[in-house]
Order: sequence, then structure tokens, then C-alpha cells
Amino acid sequence: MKKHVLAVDIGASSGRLILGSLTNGKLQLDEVHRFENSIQKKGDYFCWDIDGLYNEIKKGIQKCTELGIKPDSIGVDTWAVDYVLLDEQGNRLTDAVAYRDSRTDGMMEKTFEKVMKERLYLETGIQFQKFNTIYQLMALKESDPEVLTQADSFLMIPDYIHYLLSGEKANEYTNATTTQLVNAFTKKWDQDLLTQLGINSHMFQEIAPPKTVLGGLKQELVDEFGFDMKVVLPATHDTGSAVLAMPESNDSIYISSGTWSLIGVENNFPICITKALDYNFTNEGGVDYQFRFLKNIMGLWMIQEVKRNFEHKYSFAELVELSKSADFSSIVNVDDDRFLLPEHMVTEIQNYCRESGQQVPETPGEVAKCVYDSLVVSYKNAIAQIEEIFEKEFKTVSVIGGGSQNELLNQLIADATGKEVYSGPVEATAIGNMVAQFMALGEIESVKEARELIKKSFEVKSFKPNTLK
Ligand code: LFR
Repeated sequence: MKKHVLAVDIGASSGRLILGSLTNGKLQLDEVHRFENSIQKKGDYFCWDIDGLYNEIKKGIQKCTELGIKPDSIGVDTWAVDYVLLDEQGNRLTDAVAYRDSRTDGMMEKTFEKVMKERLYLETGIQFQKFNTIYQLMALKESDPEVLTQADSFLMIPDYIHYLLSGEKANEYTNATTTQLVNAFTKKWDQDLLTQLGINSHMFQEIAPPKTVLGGLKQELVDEFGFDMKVVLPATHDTGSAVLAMPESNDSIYISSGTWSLIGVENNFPICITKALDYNFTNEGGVDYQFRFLKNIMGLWMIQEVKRNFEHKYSFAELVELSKSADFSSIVNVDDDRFLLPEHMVTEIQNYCRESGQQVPETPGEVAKCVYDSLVVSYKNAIAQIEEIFEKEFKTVSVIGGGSQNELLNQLIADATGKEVYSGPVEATAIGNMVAQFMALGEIESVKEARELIKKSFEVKSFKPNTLK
């Protein structure tokens, strides 16, 4: 019988349940359910509506039964770093506070008073972002210390959803690394670090690698849906799943393009040298203990917010078209923290231009052009840093994920870098999630086989540079 896996892929602006099956030697995708996601202010903090997300997942599973399909397994991936704490009965002690919330302001500096920055990097290999879980936990320690000491379990967002589905608790490895609390060499929670920071170490679960079968559905869910399926850990960090789905090439730099642009290369060991620290590159854990040596660039979040500021009057495609006819050249530093969660993105971009003595964008086309051009400047800088660290030139850039559909951006990257750009697969994250499940079910043997299958199944487009550099 043909096997079906159900990939639950939740991003900052939407979530999807996509069925995957292997048909005639190709991977086939069928979207069964899609829903909105966003951060909302709850009390003092911006939070994710975790109960709402879980309900949407249940709706999606229900839709499978309506289609007459009983998937063999399910696995969830989301953005990284965010978590909930549970008491002994499995009740939530904290809301799912969103990483863009300002509670972590100043926490990085306070943490460095207890642990040297260099030591943190040498042992975890993780970039310094003020929203990393480590700083979120330090913020909680300041605001609600008793909650932190009382907590029985720490689960990241996909871990928590897996727990709601199966009743089993585990901290999945790829996402756990983004906490900046996992030792990059032992792949275990860094106990010394936890002690030094005074973070309750009992709440952490065993770290489980992707492809682990957590168990089946909880009995009450089996009764509700009328069938059981395996709950399988994919790379629960969406970027880990996306990069797993990258068509193979040793000479390519990837950009996993979505709300964030994650730009880097795959590597089989962590690079924790001073230059990587200075340039703030990360070494996030991947499937089969590969590492993603990459950098976070603010990404399409900026254009999503711009679209919202113009009250969704223009679609993404229209913003691209308008930008093409704009005669405008101001550049902002997209990686400035001021763009993480500004009250109004367009105003923030305008203020930046004004403060830096540049022309201020006024029309939607000018604002969009400013965002695209500025992103490309940041990509180009990151590529130069990667090439400096690796002491080699990479020949191509592979853009994967939803943002790879932006052909203007792909062409701008090709033109700015002088490298050929490949785009696709668009659904990289869901595909990566699925192939991990298929590997766990014994349907796909290895990552190599998975990537060959992906290459055969999905279209990849090429963009050649217009000005050879
Ligand atoms: C992308 C992503 C990035 C991570 C950021 C915050 O969706 O997972 O990899 O740095 O979100 O969690």
C-alpha cells in the first residue's frame, strides 16, 4: 500500500498541512489545509496562539479522513527558538511568547556578565541573536523566576505540538541547537552553561534526532479521527527541513528564503573560529549531524510588513512590478534590529533613509525597491564573508522556499554576485519534513537518495547574471 506522510509546516504568517506520497519514483505533494498565523499581544507580551494552531492541525487531520486518506505518519516543523514550559501534569505555565517580543532587550549583555561571549560561541557555535532561547529564558528568570524553577518540562513549539498529538515529550535536536544551550560537539544540553546561568536544568528533555518515531497518536485522538498514525520527528526547525530539501551541490551557497533569508552552506563540522564569531555566523544542527553554517538576514518579513502597512492594497507580485519602474536607490541596513518588530515598517525604512542622508522612499514602488535592493546588498556581503572564511569561491546560489518565487529578487542576486542563481523547490520546508518521515518509515534510505528524488520531482529554474563580474 502506498504510504502517505503528513507534513505540518507552520511559518510566521501561515501554516499548512501537506500530504506527501511516492508515486512513480517521484515525490507528490497535496495541500490539505492552510491557515493564518500571526503574533498577537496577550497581556504584556507578543505571543503565538498555540491553542489555535493546534486546532487548525486537528482540522487538517480531519480533512484527510474526509479525503479517505489515513496518513502513516505526521511531523511538525515551525520557526525556531520559541518554547513553552509545562508543570508536572503537562499544563502550560507560560504563554508561547514570540521571539520578536522586546522582553529580551538587554538580556544578551546581562548573560555575557555571567558567561563569556567567546565561550558561548566556542561551545555552542550559535550566532548571537537577541531572541535566542537562552536570552528568552534569562528574561523569564528576571520577570518570573518562580515559574522557571517550578517548571517540569521545557518544550519548543514543535515539541509541544508533538506532545499534544502523542503524549510523548522530547526535545528535537535541530531546533534544540537554536536555543544556544546545546554543545555543538557533544550534541547534548550544556550542563555547565545551565548551571552558570542558574537555569533549571531538570526541565530539559532527552535530545532526540530527526527521524525518531515518538509514538502513535494519543488514544483520545485515535477515537476522534478513527485511525492511528505515527508521530515522527522531522527536522522540526523549518530551516533544517528546508536545507535538507536542497538539490545537491557542493559549490552552491543556499538562501532559504521566507520570512527570514537564511544564507549559508552545509558543512559536516561546526566552524567556531573568531572570524565566524565576528561575522556572526551560526552552526545550527541538521539531519545526520550536518551543520548549517549560515547567517540570518531580515528577509521577506520586511516586504510582508510593507504590504500590511499599505493595507494589503497591493499583492506581493504588484509590489515587485511597482518596484521595477521606481527610479530609486537608497539602501537600508536590513539587519539592524530596528526592523525586527517596528511599529510601522514603512515609517522605519523612511526614518532610516532620512537619518542616513539618503532620499526618502514615498511610493509603494520606491519602498519595495528599497527593500529588495537592500536585501541584495546584505546577501552579497554575507556571500563575501562565507567565501573569505572558506577560502574558496562558490559558483552558484540556490534559492529555496517560498521566496524563491520572486524572480526579480533572483535576478538581482545573480546580477549583484555574478553567480548563476537556481530557484526552487518552492516547498522546500514541507518536502524536507516529508523526506525525514519517509526515512523513518524506511521508504527512503538516505539523505543522498532523498535529494536525488527531490531533484527528479521538482522544477529548478536558472537565472544567469546579466553583468558578468
Ligand atoms: C526561519 C527561522 C530561522 C530562525 C528564525 C527565528 O523561519 O526558523 O531559521 O532564526 O526563524 O526562529
